[in-house]
Amino acid sequence: MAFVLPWAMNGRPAPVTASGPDDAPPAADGSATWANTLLAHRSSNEHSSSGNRVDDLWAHKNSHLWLYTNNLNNDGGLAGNGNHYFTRDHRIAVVRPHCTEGTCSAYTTDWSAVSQITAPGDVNGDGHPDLVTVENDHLWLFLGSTVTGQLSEAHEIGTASWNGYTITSPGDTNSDGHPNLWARNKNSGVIYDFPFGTDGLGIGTAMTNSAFTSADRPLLASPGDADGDGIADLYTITDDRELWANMGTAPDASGYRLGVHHIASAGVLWKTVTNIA
Ligand SMILES: [Ca+2]
Ligand SMILES: [Ca+2]
Ligand SMILES: [Ca+2]
Repeated sequence: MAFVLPWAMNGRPAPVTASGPDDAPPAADGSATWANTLLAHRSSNEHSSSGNRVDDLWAHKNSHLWLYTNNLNNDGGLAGNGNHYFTRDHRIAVVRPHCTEGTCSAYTTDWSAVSQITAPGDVNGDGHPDLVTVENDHLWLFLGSTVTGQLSEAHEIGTASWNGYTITSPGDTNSDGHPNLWARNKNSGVIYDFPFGTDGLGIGTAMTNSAFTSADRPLLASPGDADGDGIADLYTITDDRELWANMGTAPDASGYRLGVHHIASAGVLWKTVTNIA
């Protein structure tokens, strides 16, 4: 199952089923399950990839990338689609675009090298939401397009050591009109806030202490601003399989900061979750 978590104002989610296993991207043996699928979702300030006002879902599995358009905007709506947000009738196989910037000689022609995906929003300011991947230790930016689920070109934006980080998309944390990227150093446990320019990353600033190692917080994602105070927040799943929240606090002179954690949920659901986005 895949779940969608409507964030309450107290930062505590109430999961509802977003998609059943039959709708998941197929694995190599043809079976379908959302387990161990890479997920990402974030619209631009104007629209989603399909041109609507709610997020679509990018899903990567078995060397394929899919875009599931949100059934809130598809024929029949939620009720006509089994009350699920994302169904296989409304998914599109995303064609790998051409590389136009960076080390294109190392660019694979398919999606097989992807180890992480995140949807930052609209990096280059054309109104179309974009996608970022980690591939072979490098970071790639894929620009969105006018065609639902299709990406126009690929730019290499980071050339080393990205396998050591977990990336997630908080939105525009420094209010410069471009989204930011949060990157967690898996070993040191420090999270960095990177500003995007129109095409590429600026210098990252450490925004936490060392509490966020991949051993202690195996899964990590920002939903953007969950509690409506205008400041992006972070959710993690701990090694004890609880969902913890660190709400963003007003940036100080050194940059962005997260508050102390609280336990958002210690329910049994989190013991079986393989990814959050
Ligand atoms: Ca864009
Ligand atoms: Ca920004
Ligand atoms: Ca917040």
